[in-house]
This record gives sequence, C-alpha cells and structure tokens, in this order.
Amino acid sequence: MRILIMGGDGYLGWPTSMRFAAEGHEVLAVDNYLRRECSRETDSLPLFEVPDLLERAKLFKAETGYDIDAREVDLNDFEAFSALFEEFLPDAVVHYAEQPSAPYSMRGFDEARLTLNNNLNVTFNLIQAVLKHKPDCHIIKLGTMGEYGTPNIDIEEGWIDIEHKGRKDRFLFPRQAGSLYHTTKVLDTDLIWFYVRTFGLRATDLMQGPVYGLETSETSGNHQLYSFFNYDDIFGTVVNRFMVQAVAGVPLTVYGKGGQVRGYLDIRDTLQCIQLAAANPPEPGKLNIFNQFVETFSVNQLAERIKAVGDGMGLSVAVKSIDNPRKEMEEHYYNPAHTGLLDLGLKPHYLTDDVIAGMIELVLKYKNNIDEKRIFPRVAWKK
Ligand code: USQ
Repeated sequence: MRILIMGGDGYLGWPTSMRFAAEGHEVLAVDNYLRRECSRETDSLPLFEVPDLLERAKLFKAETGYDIDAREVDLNDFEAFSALFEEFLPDAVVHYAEQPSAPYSMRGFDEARLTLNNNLNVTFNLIQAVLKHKPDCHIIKLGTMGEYGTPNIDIEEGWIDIEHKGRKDRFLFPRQAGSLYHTTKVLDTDLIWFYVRTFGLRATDLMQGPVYGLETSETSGNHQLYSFFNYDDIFGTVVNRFMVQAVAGVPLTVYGKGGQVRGYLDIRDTLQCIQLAAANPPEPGKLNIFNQFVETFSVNQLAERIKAVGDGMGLSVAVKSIDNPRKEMEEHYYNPAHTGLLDLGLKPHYLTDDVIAGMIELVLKYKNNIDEKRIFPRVAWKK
C-alpha cells in the first residue's frame, strides 16, 4: 500500500512510519514540526533529544535499508497539501497531524486558537484533498477516548442505538470532552462523519487512550530512533511522567483524588491497531469507530504499580495527591467497550511489572537530564 503519515515526526507518527516501511509499504511521512515548536516555546523539552524527521528517516535507512520519504510540509496550507496528495495518491492516510496536548490547549487564548485552527483546518484539508484526488482513499484518523468524557453509563464503541418515544435510531455516542484539545477531536469526528455519509468517503476513527512506552520492534534499542519522551506537565502523559518522577525522587503527582480512570495502551499496541485498521478499510460511505486501549487504570492504581516496581528496584518512590489543575471527575463510573480491535486480531501488551521496570531502566540512563521545573503543573483549567 501507499501510506501517507500526517504528523510523521510525532510520538506516534514516527514509529508508525517505521512500522509501515518495515512491513514493505511505500511510506510518505510529513510534518511541519509544530509539536517541537510548542514544546520549545513552553519549556517542555523531552527527556532526551531525538533527530528531526528527515534525519531520522536517513538513520533508519542506513540501519535497516527501509525507505521513508520524509518531508517538511505545513498541511495547513491546502495548495501544498493538495499537490503532495496528488503526487503520492495514497491508498490510506494516517492522520496524527494535530496539536495533541490538553494542557497546551487550555494555556491561554493563543494556544486555544492554535489548537482549534490547526486541528480542524488540517482535518478539513485532508478531507478536501481526498475528495479532490482519490475519494476511495482510506482515512485513518486518531481520535481519543477523551471525546466521550466520563458519562455515568457504559461507553459504546462509537455508536449508540437509542429508542425514544417508541422509535429507534443509531447515533454517534454522546460526546462531552474535558478540554479544548479533546473538543477539537469531537469536532473532527463530526466533520469526518458528515463527509463520509454525504460524499461516500471511507474512514476509521480510532478512539485512543493515553499511550506509554518507546520501544518498538523497529527501534531495536537505538535511542536515536525513539520517539519524544516528554515528562513535563504539558506534553508528557501520566505513565511516562510517573516513570520520570520515580527516578527523580519526586513524589508521583496524583491530581486530586486520583480516581480518574482511563483506558491505556503500550505504544506497540498503537502500532498493531493502526495496522489492523489499515488492513480492514470500511466500505465507501461507512465510518468505523474503534475504542483503542487494552486495560483501564485509575491514576491511584498507576501510581501504586509504579511505586511497587520502583521500590523493588531500590528507588524510594513516594506518591502525593496535589491540587488538580484540571476540571474533571475524580471519582466516576467507567466501562467503555473495546472489542472491535480485539476481534480484528489485536494481541495486547499489558502494563506488567517487567514493562514498568524496563521503562524505569531507560529513564535511569537519562536521569541527569531531568529538569524538576518541568514536572509540576503550570496550566490550570480555571484560573
Ligand atoms: N494525571 C495525573 N497526574 C499527572 C498527569 C495526569 O493525575 O501528573 C491525570 C489527569 O488528570 C488525567 C489522567 O491522568 O485524569 C490522564 O492524563 P494524561 O495527561 O496522561 O492524558 P490526557 O491529557 O487525557 O491526554 C493524553 C494525550 C492525548 C490523548 C489522550 C487520550 O496527551 O493526546 O488524546 O491522552 S484520553 O485520555 O483517553 O483522552
């Protein structure tokens, strides 16, 4: 297949590019380095530097022989996007080209506007490029479990059948996101669903939970081929952050009561899920939605697990509840369905003690790079 990866420099975009290239697909990976710019601007640098997309593609080629055509293009620019799309004519597109941080989107007016404009505009440009040049191209869009929020009912896989006053119909499952970033994902879903049902496009929307880890079969221990590992409050996700805090001797920062439950997955499972989505395109006019995570944990459970493994490795890990900078439910019901990807063949990697120990060992190598100023929350939802 010919696969376009939008956001190919990112935490997930880069490993996805390597995976498809290693599987023998023709890969074009594109990025405008927005995420790098936002992390620099907010002093949220990763635990260690990694080369940019173009350099990493060269390194990957030298090491493995696989080609990734890597380019710096701003996909907000429709003319540039359209020309690129027409030249490559992909069979499938994986769309990661969004500002991915909830705290960043809540930082202030400029960050909110950038998140809204970038995320919606790039999604719109993708839809228009597909319509114009190759309407049967399969759009694989990264959504987020955060689109659903934490409703007091079971979360279905994308759709819900509703019976109302004696009549029945099927709708998108209700969405109520907890940050502007997550809300842009809700809007993306609506936008894609409109074009799918009206113009017969085909799309898969993957509602993904927080991802952890770095090692995939393509990196084979070469840290220059790893993704960004952010541990700051803005771009770092909770599991990666707790690993760094455990190593730094900073009490794990549980926000509020710590009963916030989310569905988590290992980066290796993200890659499997994307491959399964690509191998199973929907019919024209159909939107497939899968909930993409393999197990749920509360923040307290994560902290306890990481503390237990860290203590066993001779670290002295403390856990401390701090004021929650976010507006979110700290104790709630959470029971999302997630059978679609398992039915397609997903073989989950769970957060075992060995996986936690492996991540802590990796972080220990970069202990001297940890900057404690980046750990505590700097962005509050309501000031
Ligand atoms: N949390 C803490 N302590 C911390 C950091 C986070 O208690 O030090 C809590 C948060 O309050 C939240 C949970 O952990 O309840 C998850 O937070 P997160 O920062 O790991 O994840 P989130 O902001 O929700 O966003 C991340 C990615 C985003 C993706 C999303 C999937 O950055 O791109 O869409 O995970 S989901 O959470 O399912 O919406």
